[in-house]
Amino acid sequence: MLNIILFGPPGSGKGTQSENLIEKYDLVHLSTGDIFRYNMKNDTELGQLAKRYISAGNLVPDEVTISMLKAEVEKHEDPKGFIFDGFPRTIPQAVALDEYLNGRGDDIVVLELEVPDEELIERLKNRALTSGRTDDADPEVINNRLSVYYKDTSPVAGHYSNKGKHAKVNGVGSLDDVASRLFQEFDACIKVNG
Ligand code: B4P
Repeated sequence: MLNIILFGPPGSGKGTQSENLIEKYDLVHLSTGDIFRYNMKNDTELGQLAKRYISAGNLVPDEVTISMLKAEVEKHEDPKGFIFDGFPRTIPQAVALDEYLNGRGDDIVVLELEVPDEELIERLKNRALTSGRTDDADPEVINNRLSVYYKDTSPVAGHYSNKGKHAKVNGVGSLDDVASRLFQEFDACIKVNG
């Protein structure tokens, strides 16, 4: 089974483009950000913990995020594949995911959306107007999310490119244009993986 990691900085369009990929390839969407927000909304123990990190623009600790992700994967019987949206965000998360998927006999490809910082900041500010997301509303929190991305998350791209499982996609342009580029890359990966 070939799974996708949709990778990129905050606001690069991971959530947006996941919808297009799900529709075209009939994959199961697992967004760690969405799962945390669901738990925050319902004020669960996990939600209360996640809120402390997300509201400051920091990452939720690895051990919490990894076990949550595995539990979500296990909920799905016989899927065609998963889109991991926003996971892994650290090297320990990537290593844990690799071990887990190896154990299941599954493969992975990373599609990285590239978008310049100025555009990311603009998109997040705009999203704040309608999403009510406090992590989008405060410029300091946005800056911290970007710093955390470059320090802790961007090395994950190198981890997968060393394994030959990583492709970059230009994330600037209309939603349809970005979707077509992602489809093209994923179709090429499907061919290589049989
Ligand atoms: P996420 O929910 O993953 O969200 P994101 O990175 O902010 O956004 P995404 O890239 O999905 O952007 P979107 O499509 O919405 O993470 C939120 C927080 O949860 C993290 O900061 C972290 O604290 C925590 N978290 C999540 N996963 C974690 C993990 N694995 N480990 C630890 N902590 C974790 O697009 C953004 C905006 O741009 C939208 O308004 C959209 O309409 C617009 N847009 C998209 N594509 C566009 C285009 N081509 N042109 C113009 N606008 C576009």
